[in-house]
Amino acid sequence: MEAFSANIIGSGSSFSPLKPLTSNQTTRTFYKSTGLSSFCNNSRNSDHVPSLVSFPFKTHYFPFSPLLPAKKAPRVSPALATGSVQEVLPPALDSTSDPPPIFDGTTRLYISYTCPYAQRVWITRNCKGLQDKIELVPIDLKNRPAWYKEKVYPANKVPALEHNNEVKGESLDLIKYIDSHFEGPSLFPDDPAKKEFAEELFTYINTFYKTITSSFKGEESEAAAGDAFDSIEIALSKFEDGPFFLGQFSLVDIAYAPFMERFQPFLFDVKKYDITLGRPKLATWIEEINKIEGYKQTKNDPKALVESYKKRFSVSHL
Ligand SMILES: N[C@@H](CCC(=O)N[C@@H](CS)C(=O)NCC(=O)O)C(=O)O
Repeated sequence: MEAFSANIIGSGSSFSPLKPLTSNQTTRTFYKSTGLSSFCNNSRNSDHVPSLVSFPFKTHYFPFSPLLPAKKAPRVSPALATGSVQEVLPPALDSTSDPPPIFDGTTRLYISYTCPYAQRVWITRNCKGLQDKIELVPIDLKNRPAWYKEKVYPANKVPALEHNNEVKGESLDLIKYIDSHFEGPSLFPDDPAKKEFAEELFTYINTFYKTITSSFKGEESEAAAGDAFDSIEIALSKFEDGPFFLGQFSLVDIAYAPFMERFQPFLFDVKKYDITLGRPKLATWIEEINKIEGYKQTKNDPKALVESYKKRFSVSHL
Protein backbone atom coordinates (compact mmCIF):
# COMPACT_ATOMS: atom_id res chain seq x y z
CA MET A 1 0.00 0.00 0.00
CA GLU A 2 1.06 3.56 -0.53
CA ALA A 3 2.52 5.04 2.62
CA PHE A 4 0.78 8.36 2.17
CA SER A 5 -2.64 9.67 1.57
CA ALA A 6 -3.39 12.65 -0.59
CA ASN A 7 -5.96 15.35 -0.92
CA ILE A 8 -7.21 16.97 -4.03
CA ILE A 9 -7.29 20.65 -3.32
CA GLY A 10 -10.78 22.00 -3.44
CA SER A 11 -12.49 18.66 -3.46
CA GLY A 12 -15.15 18.46 -0.82
CA SER A 13 -16.20 14.86 -0.45
CA SER A 14 -14.19 11.79 -1.18
CA PHE A 15 -14.73 8.55 -3.01
CA SER A 16 -15.14 5.49 -0.80
CA PRO A 17 -12.14 3.24 -0.41
CA LEU A 18 -12.54 0.51 -2.93
CA LYS A 19 -10.80 -2.66 -3.93
CA PRO A 20 -7.24 -2.56 -5.27
CA LEU A 21 -6.66 -2.22 -8.96
CA THR A 22 -6.38 -5.45 -10.81
CA SER A 23 -5.30 -4.49 -14.28
CA ASN A 24 -1.76 -5.18 -15.41
CA GLN A 25 0.25 -2.05 -15.64
CA THR A 26 3.51 -2.01 -17.45
CA THR A 27 6.38 0.37 -17.64
CA ARG A 28 7.68 1.45 -20.98
CA THR A 29 11.18 0.39 -21.83
CA PHE A 30 13.10 1.68 -24.74
CA TYR A 31 13.74 -1.75 -26.19
CA LYS A 32 10.55 -3.52 -26.86
CA SER A 33 9.07 -6.27 -28.81
CA THR A 34 6.90 -4.17 -31.04
CA GLY A 35 4.54 -4.91 -33.83
CA LEU A 36 0.92 -5.63 -34.34
CA SER A 37 -1.22 -7.21 -31.79
CA SER A 38 -3.34 -10.21 -32.37
CA PHE A 39 -6.53 -8.26 -31.97
CA CYS A 40 -8.43 -11.28 -33.13
CA ASN A 41 -7.42 -12.96 -29.88
CA ASN A 42 -9.27 -10.26 -28.05
CA SER A 43 -12.70 -11.38 -29.11
CA ARG A 44 -14.68 -12.21 -26.02
CA ASN A 45 -16.77 -15.08 -24.98
CA SER A 46 -20.24 -13.65 -25.30
CA ASP A 47 -21.07 -15.03 -21.83
CA HIS A 48 -19.11 -12.08 -20.50
CA VAL A 49 -21.38 -9.61 -22.19
CA PRO A 50 -24.70 -8.91 -20.54
CA SER A 51 -27.35 -8.15 -23.10
CA LEU A 52 -28.81 -5.19 -21.27
CA VAL A 53 -27.52 -2.70 -18.82
CA SER A 54 -29.30 -1.20 -15.88
CA PHE A 55 -29.28 2.51 -15.15
CA PRO A 56 -28.02 3.08 -11.65
CA PHE A 57 -27.82 6.80 -12.21
CA LYS A 58 -29.83 9.58 -13.72
CA THR A 59 -30.27 8.91 -17.39
CA HIS A 60 -29.99 12.58 -18.28
CA TYR A 61 -26.23 12.22 -17.73
CA PHE A 62 -26.08 9.66 -20.49
CA PRO A 63 -24.86 11.41 -23.59
CA PHE A 64 -25.37 8.70 -26.19
CA SER A 65 -28.33 7.39 -28.04
CA PRO A 66 -29.88 4.95 -28.49
CA LEU A 67 -29.51 3.57 -24.99
CA LEU A 68 -29.93 -0.11 -25.67
CA PRO A 69 -27.21 -2.27 -27.17
CA ALA A 70 -27.54 -3.02 -30.83
CA LYS A 71 -27.88 -6.53 -32.17
CA LYS A 72 -24.74 -8.48 -32.80
CA ALA A 73 -22.92 -6.90 -35.70
CA PRO A 74 -20.40 -8.59 -37.97
CA ARG A 75 -16.73 -7.92 -37.43
CA VAL A 76 -15.75 -4.67 -39.04
CA SER A 77 -12.01 -4.98 -39.12
CA PRO A 78 -10.13 -7.59 -41.03
CA ALA A 79 -8.00 -9.90 -38.95
CA LEU A 80 -5.00 -7.83 -38.01
CA ALA A 81 -1.47 -8.92 -38.64
CA THR A 82 0.44 -10.29 -35.70
CA GLY A 83 4.03 -9.80 -36.88
CA SER A 84 6.49 -8.53 -34.37
CA VAL A 85 8.84 -5.63 -35.07
CA GLN A 86 11.77 -4.68 -32.86
CA GLU A 87 11.69 -0.94 -32.41
CA VAL A 88 14.25 1.09 -30.58
CA LEU A 89 12.62 4.32 -29.45
CA PRO A 90 14.72 7.39 -30.18
CA PRO A 91 15.64 9.91 -27.49
CA ALA A 92 13.57 13.11 -27.32
CA LEU A 93 14.97 16.11 -29.19
CA ASP A 94 15.48 19.26 -27.17
CA SER A 95 16.67 22.83 -27.65
CA THR A 96 20.21 21.59 -28.30
CA SER A 97 19.16 19.14 -31.02
CA ASP A 98 19.43 19.73 -34.75
CA PRO A 99 16.19 19.42 -36.70
CA PRO A 100 15.60 16.38 -38.86
CA PRO A 101 15.83 17.04 -42.63
CA ILE A 102 12.27 18.39 -42.77
CA PHE A 103 10.32 17.96 -46.03
CA ASP A 104 12.80 15.46 -47.46
CA GLY A 105 9.95 13.08 -48.26
CA THR A 106 10.12 11.18 -44.97
CA THR A 107 6.87 10.85 -43.10
CA ARG A 108 7.44 11.90 -39.51
CA LEU A 109 5.26 11.80 -36.45
CA TYR A 110 6.28 14.40 -33.88
CA ILE A 111 5.25 13.32 -30.41
CA SER A 112 6.12 13.68 -26.78
CA TYR A 113 6.47 10.39 -24.95
CA THR A 114 4.21 11.69 -22.20
CA CYS A 115 1.49 13.43 -24.23
CA PRO A 116 -1.82 11.52 -24.33
CA TYR A 117 -2.86 13.23 -27.57
CA ALA A 118 0.38 12.24 -29.27
CA GLN A 119 0.00 8.78 -27.81
CA ARG A 120 -3.23 8.31 -29.75
CA VAL A 121 -1.43 8.83 -33.03
CA TRP A 122 1.54 6.75 -31.99
CA ILE A 123 -0.80 3.85 -31.10
CA THR A 124 -2.55 4.18 -34.48
CA ARG A 125 0.79 4.10 -36.29
CA ASN A 126 1.83 1.00 -34.35
CA CYS A 127 -1.47 -0.81 -34.79
CA LYS A 128 -1.35 -0.29 -38.53
CA GLY A 129 2.16 -1.70 -38.64
CA LEU A 130 3.64 1.56 -39.92
CA GLN A 131 6.78 1.55 -37.79
CA ASP A 132 8.91 1.57 -40.96
CA LYS A 133 6.75 4.09 -42.83
CA ILE A 134 6.24 6.75 -40.18
CA GLU A 135 9.32 7.86 -38.29
CA LEU A 136 8.81 8.84 -34.67
CA VAL A 137 10.33 12.17 -33.71
CA PRO A 138 9.94 12.70 -29.97
CA ILE A 139 10.20 16.26 -28.72
CA ASP A 140 11.11 17.34 -25.21
CA LEU A 141 8.23 19.72 -24.56
CA LYS A 142 9.86 21.17 -21.46
CA ASN A 143 12.93 22.18 -23.43
CA ARG A 144 11.46 22.52 -26.90
CA PRO A 145 13.72 23.11 -29.88
CA ALA A 146 12.99 26.51 -31.46
CA TRP A 147 13.00 24.97 -34.94
CA TYR A 148 9.90 22.93 -34.07
CA LYS A 149 7.65 26.00 -34.02
CA GLU A 150 9.57 27.85 -36.71
CA LYS A 151 9.97 25.09 -39.27
CA VAL A 152 7.65 22.24 -38.42
CA TYR A 153 4.44 23.17 -36.65
CA PRO A 154 3.62 26.80 -35.87
CA ALA A 155 1.04 25.69 -33.28
CA ASN A 156 4.09 24.37 -31.39
CA LYS A 157 2.17 21.37 -30.07
CA VAL A 158 2.41 17.66 -30.42
CA PRO A 159 1.28 15.56 -32.14
CA ALA A 160 2.07 16.71 -35.65
CA LEU A 161 2.43 14.64 -38.77
CA GLU A 162 4.77 15.58 -41.59
CA HIS A 163 3.46 13.87 -44.72
CA ASN A 164 3.58 14.78 -48.40
CA ASN A 165 5.31 18.09 -47.69
CA GLU A 166 2.62 19.20 -45.27
CA VAL A 167 2.35 19.22 -41.51
CA LYS A 168 -0.96 18.43 -39.91
CA GLY A 169 -2.01 18.42 -36.29
CA GLU A 170 -4.89 17.52 -33.96
CA SER A 171 -4.82 13.99 -32.69
CA LEU A 172 -8.37 12.94 -33.60
CA ASP A 173 -7.91 14.22 -37.14
CA LEU A 174 -4.53 12.52 -37.37
CA ILE A 175 -5.69 9.10 -36.27
CA LYS A 176 -8.42 9.22 -38.92
CA TYR A 177 -5.96 10.54 -41.50
CA ILE A 178 -3.43 7.81 -40.82
CA ASP A 179 -6.09 5.14 -40.86
CA SER A 180 -7.42 6.24 -44.24
CA HIS A 181 -4.21 7.33 -46.00
CA PHE A 182 -1.85 4.53 -45.05
CA GLU A 183 -1.70 0.79 -45.50
CA GLY A 184 -2.46 -1.64 -42.72
CA PRO A 185 -5.62 -2.97 -41.16
CA SER A 186 -8.59 -0.64 -41.05
CA LEU A 187 -9.24 0.71 -37.59
CA PHE A 188 -12.61 2.21 -38.43
CA PRO A 189 -15.77 0.26 -39.21
CA ASP A 190 -17.85 0.42 -42.38
CA ASP A 191 -21.08 -0.27 -40.55
CA PRO A 192 -23.07 3.01 -40.56
CA ALA A 193 -24.44 2.42 -37.03
CA LYS A 194 -20.93 1.95 -35.71
CA LYS A 195 -19.64 4.95 -37.62
CA GLU A 196 -22.37 7.11 -36.15
CA PHE A 197 -21.67 5.89 -32.65
CA ALA A 198 -17.95 6.44 -33.18
CA GLU A 199 -18.60 10.09 -33.97
CA GLU A 200 -20.72 10.44 -30.81
CA LEU A 201 -17.89 8.96 -28.80
CA PHE A 202 -15.27 11.21 -30.44
CA THR A 203 -17.45 14.18 -29.51
CA TYR A 204 -18.08 12.93 -26.00
CA ILE A 205 -14.41 12.49 -25.14
CA ASN A 206 -13.85 16.19 -24.51
CA THR A 207 -16.80 16.33 -22.11
CA PHE A 208 -15.57 13.16 -20.46
CA TYR A 209 -12.05 14.53 -20.07
CA LYS A 210 -13.28 17.86 -18.74
CA THR A 211 -15.69 16.26 -16.26
CA ILE A 212 -13.04 13.96 -14.83
CA THR A 213 -10.23 16.50 -14.66
CA SER A 214 -12.59 19.15 -13.27
CA SER A 215 -13.46 16.72 -10.48
CA PHE A 216 -9.73 16.47 -9.76
CA LYS A 217 -9.65 20.22 -9.36
CA GLY A 218 -12.80 20.30 -7.23
CA GLU A 219 -14.64 22.24 -9.93
CA GLU A 220 -16.93 19.35 -10.72
CA SER A 221 -18.51 16.93 -8.26
CA GLU A 222 -17.20 13.45 -7.82
CA ALA A 223 -20.72 12.19 -8.52
CA ALA A 224 -20.49 13.80 -11.95
CA ALA A 225 -17.18 12.01 -12.50
CA GLY A 226 -18.83 8.73 -11.48
CA ASP A 227 -21.65 9.43 -13.93
CA ALA A 228 -19.10 10.03 -16.68
CA PHE A 229 -17.52 6.62 -16.03
CA ASP A 230 -21.03 5.13 -15.98
CA SER A 231 -21.60 6.63 -19.41
CA ILE A 232 -18.51 4.83 -20.61
CA GLU A 233 -19.82 1.59 -19.13
CA ILE A 234 -23.07 2.02 -21.04
CA ALA A 235 -21.28 2.94 -24.24
CA LEU A 236 -19.24 -0.26 -23.95
CA SER A 237 -22.48 -2.24 -23.80
CA LYS A 238 -23.80 -1.12 -27.16
CA PHE A 239 -22.08 -3.56 -29.49
CA GLU A 240 -21.74 -7.15 -28.46
CA ASP A 241 -19.28 -8.48 -31.01
CA GLY A 242 -16.29 -7.68 -28.85
CA PRO A 243 -15.20 -5.89 -25.69
CA PHE A 244 -14.38 -2.56 -27.33
CA PHE A 245 -16.47 0.55 -27.91
CA LEU A 246 -17.53 -0.54 -31.38
CA GLY A 247 -17.27 -4.24 -30.57
CA GLN A 248 -13.98 -4.72 -32.37
CA PHE A 249 -10.91 -2.64 -31.61
CA SER A 250 -11.02 0.72 -33.36
CA LEU A 251 -9.87 4.33 -33.39
CA VAL A 252 -12.40 5.05 -30.64
CA ASP A 253 -10.53 2.79 -28.23
CA ILE A 254 -7.32 4.49 -29.28
CA ALA A 255 -8.85 7.89 -28.56
CA TYR A 256 -9.86 6.93 -25.01
CA ALA A 257 -7.00 4.66 -23.98
CA PRO A 258 -4.37 7.30 -23.07
CA PHE A 259 -6.83 9.05 -20.77
CA MET A 260 -8.05 5.90 -19.03
CA GLU A 261 -4.39 4.98 -18.60
CA ARG A 262 -3.97 8.16 -16.56
CA PHE A 263 -7.32 8.40 -14.77
CA GLN A 264 -7.35 4.84 -13.46
CA PRO A 265 -4.10 4.83 -11.44
CA PHE A 266 -4.48 8.46 -10.40
CA LEU A 267 -7.96 8.00 -8.93
CA PHE A 268 -6.93 4.82 -7.25
CA ASP A 269 -3.84 6.38 -5.77
CA VAL A 270 -5.32 9.61 -4.49
CA LYS A 271 -8.88 8.55 -3.77
CA LYS A 272 -8.65 4.78 -3.50
CA TYR A 273 -11.38 4.87 -6.11
CA ASP A 274 -11.49 1.93 -8.49
CA ILE A 275 -13.08 3.08 -11.73
CA THR A 276 -13.83 -0.55 -12.66
CA LEU A 277 -15.81 -1.39 -9.54
CA GLY A 278 -19.40 -2.09 -10.57
CA ARG A 279 -18.39 -1.48 -14.17
CA PRO A 280 -17.60 -4.90 -15.60
CA LYS A 281 -17.51 -3.67 -19.21
CA LEU A 282 -14.92 -1.05 -18.36
CA ALA A 283 -12.91 -3.62 -16.40
CA THR A 284 -12.90 -5.92 -19.42
CA TRP A 285 -12.10 -3.07 -21.81
CA ILE A 286 -9.05 -2.13 -19.75
CA GLU A 287 -7.96 -5.75 -19.54
CA GLU A 288 -8.35 -6.23 -23.29
CA ILE A 289 -6.77 -2.98 -24.37
CA ASN A 290 -3.76 -3.82 -22.26
CA LYS A 291 -3.25 -6.85 -24.50
CA ILE A 292 -2.95 -4.71 -27.64
CA GLU A 293 0.74 -4.70 -28.54
CA GLY A 294 0.61 -1.43 -30.47
CA TYR A 295 -0.77 0.24 -27.36
CA LYS A 296 1.45 -1.52 -24.82
CA GLN A 297 4.54 -0.09 -26.50
CA THR A 298 3.31 3.44 -25.88
CA LYS A 299 2.32 3.05 -22.24
CA ASN A 300 3.87 5.12 -19.52
CA ASP A 301 5.00 4.02 -16.11
CA PRO A 302 1.78 4.38 -14.06
CA LYS A 303 3.73 5.68 -11.06
CA ALA A 304 5.22 8.45 -13.20
CA LEU A 305 1.77 9.30 -14.55
CA VAL A 306 0.33 9.50 -11.05
CA GLU A 307 3.16 11.76 -9.89
CA SER A 308 2.75 13.99 -12.92
CA TYR A 309 -1.02 14.28 -12.36
CA LYS A 310 -0.45 15.00 -8.68
CA LYS A 311 1.73 17.95 -9.62
CA ARG A 312 -0.64 19.10 -12.29
CA PHE A 313 -3.75 18.93 -10.15
CA SER A 314 -2.05 20.25 -7.02
CA VAL A 315 -2.47 17.19 -4.90
CA SER A 316 -0.77 17.59 -1.53
CA HIS A 317 1.00 14.69 0.09
CA LEU A 318 0.24 14.09 3.76
N1 LIG B 1 -6.08 19.25 -29.39
C1 LIG B 1 -4.72 18.83 -29.53
C2 LIG B 1 -4.04 18.91 -28.18
C3 LIG B 1 -2.55 18.69 -28.28
C4 LIG B 1 -1.84 19.17 -27.03
O1 LIG B 1 -2.40 19.92 -26.22
N2 LIG B 1 -0.58 18.75 -26.86
C5 LIG B 1 0.19 19.23 -25.75
C6 LIG B 1 1.03 18.14 -25.11
S1 LIG B 1 0.04 16.89 -24.37
C7 LIG B 1 1.19 20.26 -26.25
O2 LIG B 1 1.78 20.09 -27.26
N3 LIG B 1 1.36 21.30 -25.47
C8 LIG B 1 2.34 22.28 -25.76
C9 LIG B 1 1.82 23.65 -25.62
O3 LIG B 1 0.61 23.81 -25.47
O4 LIG B 1 2.61 24.55 -25.70
C10 LIG B 1 -4.71 17.42 -30.08
O5 LIG B 1 -5.69 16.67 -29.88
O6 LIG B 1 -3.73 17.05 -30.77
